[in-house]
Amino acid sequence: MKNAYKFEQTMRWYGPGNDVVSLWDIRQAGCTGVVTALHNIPVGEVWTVAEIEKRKAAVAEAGLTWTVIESLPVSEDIKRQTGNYLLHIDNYKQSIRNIAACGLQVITYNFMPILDWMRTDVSYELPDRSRALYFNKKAFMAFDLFMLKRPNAEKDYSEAEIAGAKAFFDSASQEEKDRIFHNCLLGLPGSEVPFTPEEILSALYNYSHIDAAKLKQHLYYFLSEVAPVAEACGVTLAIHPDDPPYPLLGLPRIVSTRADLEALLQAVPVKANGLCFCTGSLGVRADNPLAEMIEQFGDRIHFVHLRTTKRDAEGNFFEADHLDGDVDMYAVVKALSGVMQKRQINLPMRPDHGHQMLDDLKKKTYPGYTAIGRLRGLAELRGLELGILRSQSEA
Ligand code: DNO
Repeated sequence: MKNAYKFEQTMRWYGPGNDVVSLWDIRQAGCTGVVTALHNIPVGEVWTVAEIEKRKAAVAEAGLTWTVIESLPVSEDIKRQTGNYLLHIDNYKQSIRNIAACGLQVITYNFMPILDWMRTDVSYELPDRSRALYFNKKAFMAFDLFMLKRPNAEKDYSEAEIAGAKAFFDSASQEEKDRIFHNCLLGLPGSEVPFTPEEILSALYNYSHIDAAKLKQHLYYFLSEVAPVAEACGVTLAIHPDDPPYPLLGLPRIVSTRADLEALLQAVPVKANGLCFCTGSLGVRADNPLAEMIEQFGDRIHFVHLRTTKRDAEGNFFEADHLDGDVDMYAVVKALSGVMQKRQINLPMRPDHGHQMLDDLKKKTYPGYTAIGRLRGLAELRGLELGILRSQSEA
């Protein structure tokens, strides 16, 4: 027990001036590490040593370590292999080298076209009056079909689904429609500026010739270029799964299932090509056996997001309390703990998202990134981990 390997506890921080949750709040929650990114540097450009060092120093001032970069974003050009993609890949490599030169070791990124995560409600009231992120399928379909009016959207849904979405749309108040519209256009972490419908429609048009097979080729090409550079300088890359883990707005999603993860790890078989194991994203699918996947991919997991959702038969889900959703968190933490003992490392982990609760309700935070809600999640998770380790050492 004394020498057991444990999660390095971290929280995401959006950076100086951007986050009402301070570094000291994060430290008081029990964290030793911080997960942050240079959101000010345009996607595709190089992260310079000077900029990285500046952020590193800001984090160190609160007695914390910048443990994980989330995210070093991948440009749309790289995902589509258009325009400046070769330059952007070169820049990505240079950023990796600069990150390594500053002593950082883990880089998270995703390969979701255009959008990152997607929710229809970022302030969904639960019975205890805390607020959570929510994905309502009918609301999303209503957004797609009747608000955004994506060309050919109806081809992606059954007749019954379209009728359900129409009924939802017709009975929603204008205020509700406006809120759904706004929430669906959010989706970019670190940005307060939602997309405009015109921007989304033209971005979607640019993907009309890219299906899942093609997007996979682009991801594997990108990895074959950047993973060896990371490997050579002692940095690991941790891809974040799709959230939610299925196609949206006709866009392919290729990091959603066990088979997807298997294929991308095999495509470039070096340790640096690894995973950010996000139980909240992967756990939305009932066919992702999380604990088994942790055992299977354990050697290539470099970062962990612990979160859970609760889904219903219609495909809606909300973000539940960390120990009270569809994810078997006991089995997940036990499997991850096994990976850490085997590899003899402390894996960085962050409690992903949290409810807006208590004093959080009076503050404006990034959706999901409250102080007290995440503190609650983290406290429960570290208790769970301690219990698992202790009972194992006593057995
Ligand atoms: C949502 C986050 C994601 C994640 C990116 C990683 O809250 O987990 O936005 O940071 O997908 O690139």
